[in-house]
Amino acid sequence: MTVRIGLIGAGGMGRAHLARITNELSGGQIVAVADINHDAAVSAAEPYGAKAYDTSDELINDPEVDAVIIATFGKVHAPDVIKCIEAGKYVLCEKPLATTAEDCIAIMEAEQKAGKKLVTVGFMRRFDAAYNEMKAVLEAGENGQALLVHNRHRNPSVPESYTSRMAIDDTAIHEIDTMRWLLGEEIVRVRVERPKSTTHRFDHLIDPVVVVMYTESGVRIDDEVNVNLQWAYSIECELVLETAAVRLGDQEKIHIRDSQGNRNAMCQSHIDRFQGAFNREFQEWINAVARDEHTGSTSWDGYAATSVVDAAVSSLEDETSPMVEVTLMEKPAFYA
Ligand code: INS
Repeated sequence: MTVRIGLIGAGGMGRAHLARITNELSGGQIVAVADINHDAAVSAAEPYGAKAYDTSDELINDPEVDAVIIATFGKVHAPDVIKCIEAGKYVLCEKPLATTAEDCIAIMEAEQKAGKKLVTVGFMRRFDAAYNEMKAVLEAGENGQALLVHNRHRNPSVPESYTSRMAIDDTAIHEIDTMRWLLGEEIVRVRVERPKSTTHRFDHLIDPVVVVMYTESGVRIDDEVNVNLQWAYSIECELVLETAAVRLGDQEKIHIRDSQGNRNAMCQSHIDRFQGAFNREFQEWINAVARDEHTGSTSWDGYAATSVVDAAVSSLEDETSPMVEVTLMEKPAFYA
């Protein structure tokens, strides 16, 4: 079966997904694109012979659309995700699932009413080969328990529209989800520290920040979010076990040896750095939809991540960087 896919949000990320589904993956076909910017919808749809819509409603209700990808801004995700659920269609929604815990709860309620898991949140690092190897080492148990995790989430630059809140809900949210998945437990406390600022930031931005989190069993996680590096897109992670330290490998690129030294090329964006993870995530989603099954992270994962974000943002907004407890509702049996 070919899964007929509609995309809502024709920006850079959405277009990268259209290209990968058409050129690199199998089993999916792009049949419609919706964007409030009419020209953007038309130009994104045209190369694939897909329909262009000005509203997400038209796309979700199109009987020729089997499943939906949402790649709009986080703030507008919730109503579209709920409409997809009500239409009985699988939806892969880019992170964050929604920007408030209330909206995530409304999504979980709609899904439970539908009686079927239809929502996948686009936390693509769960599909990254290196993170999966790291998780396998932890789960093999030969090096004891996890004690600490050190993360570095570095971007070359961010646009002026990027706010301090986005350091948490757009950037650190990747580590928030990946750490929950890697360690298999919830994050219960979080504090955001503000070190000395880089001169390469826009004045309104707090950059870098360090997010410190503790899990239920007491694992301490730190995450340097540093988004005006100038020189690369660089993701690092070191998991400290009792008798081993496991690090992600460096970027999967060539090495150059010359008078400057022996070095490897650096990625410049997440689309490049996580190309393999995105491809695996989307291929697994297409295959699962074709079998009428759910795959990847659930609405509960989206809700849990947003709840950690809320606690982190309240710590960030207080210059004394208090440690803030994460408030989580009881997990519905539906997501067990
Ligand atoms: C992007 C994307 C990237 C992250 C950026 C964020 O939306 O999620 O993976 O590194 O900080 O702005």
